[in-house]
Amino acid sequence: MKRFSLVVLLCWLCSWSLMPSILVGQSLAITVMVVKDGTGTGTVTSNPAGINCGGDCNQQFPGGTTVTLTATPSAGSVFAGWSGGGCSGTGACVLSTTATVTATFNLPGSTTYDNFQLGPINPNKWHGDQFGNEVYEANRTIILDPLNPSGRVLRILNLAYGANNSDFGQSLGAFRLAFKKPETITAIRADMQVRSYKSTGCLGNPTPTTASAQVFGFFFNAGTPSSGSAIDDVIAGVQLRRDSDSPDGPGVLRVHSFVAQCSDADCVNSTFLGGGDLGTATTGQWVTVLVRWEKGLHRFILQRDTQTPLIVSYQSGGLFVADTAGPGMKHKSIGSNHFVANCTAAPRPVGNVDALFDNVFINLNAVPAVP
Ligand SMILES: [Ca+2]
Ligand SMILES: [Ca+2]
Repeated sequence: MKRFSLVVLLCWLCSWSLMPSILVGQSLAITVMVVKDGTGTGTVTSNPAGINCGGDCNQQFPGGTTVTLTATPSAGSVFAGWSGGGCSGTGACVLSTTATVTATFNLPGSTTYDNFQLGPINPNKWHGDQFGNEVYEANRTIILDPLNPSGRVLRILNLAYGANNSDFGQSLGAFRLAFKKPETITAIRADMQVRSYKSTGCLGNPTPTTASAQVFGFFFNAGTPSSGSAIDDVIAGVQLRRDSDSPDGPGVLRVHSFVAQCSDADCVNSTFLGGGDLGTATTGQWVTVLVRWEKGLHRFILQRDTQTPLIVSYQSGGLFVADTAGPGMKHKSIGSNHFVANCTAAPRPVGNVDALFDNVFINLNAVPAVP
């Protein structure tokens, strides 16, 4: 009699909607775990709330709950579909039992361009590119990845000086590997790291030195292009950079992104259109960067690792940059790029990085990328 009263009391307190699942023995909680895969990025959320992945990729729900997972790709990525937990396709994933579900986000139509597993540097894919009169100690070669003895990576080392006849402005010293057929490339993704750097300025010159490893390209011309000249070309890129006046501690670099319109034939000077700081990286730290031009949306996607991408729209907010003409400078590359302060005094300012690159992807429709 006492036990009967307790059951009556419990069932009076509990919701009647829970009764069916209790009756068929499904009262155990269910745990949903989300794993993300693929070359792109995105977010998975749940209804009821509890998963926002992002950072929160698992949740326990009361037994009997129907959990609906929704995948949203970041700008510049596409959702390729679900696997696990009985889910597939690209629609919502509906679960009612404990499951681990993988959501795959990819870059749209991307393909490996070079992973440098075979040496030497493939002349059908790349050509060497150097700029500036003060480039020294330049080296460009495929080496064994020190952290992965079976893997090979591209090493680019470049030390550049500023001019010594002025205490004004900077000199560009660049040492790169340029894509053989850059015209149809609209997206470049690559892993890069800086193993060591030097970046020193000039006491008599307020302009600092900027030493960097970068992925970048000339994408279109905002006016009337003339072949071989960068005037009005729009460039975009992401770099691992160290400025000579950086407040950061030793061994710390900035991941810096940019979209700019060139104002001279060599694009030594340019007008900043957008981009900015994507956080820090230390020497020896691999960073994955993406530069993607979405011409139809008049914007660039700039991304570091799986962070939310930075979007630079150049035909909104009072800004209008025409994008119908091809660039005057047919160039897209990976490599080093140093703007070194000019200085009449000794010691001469120097920009230097010893950088590694690997796993270069480009958009799939950049055909023929390789002849
Ligand atoms: Ca959670
Ligand atoms: Ca490799």
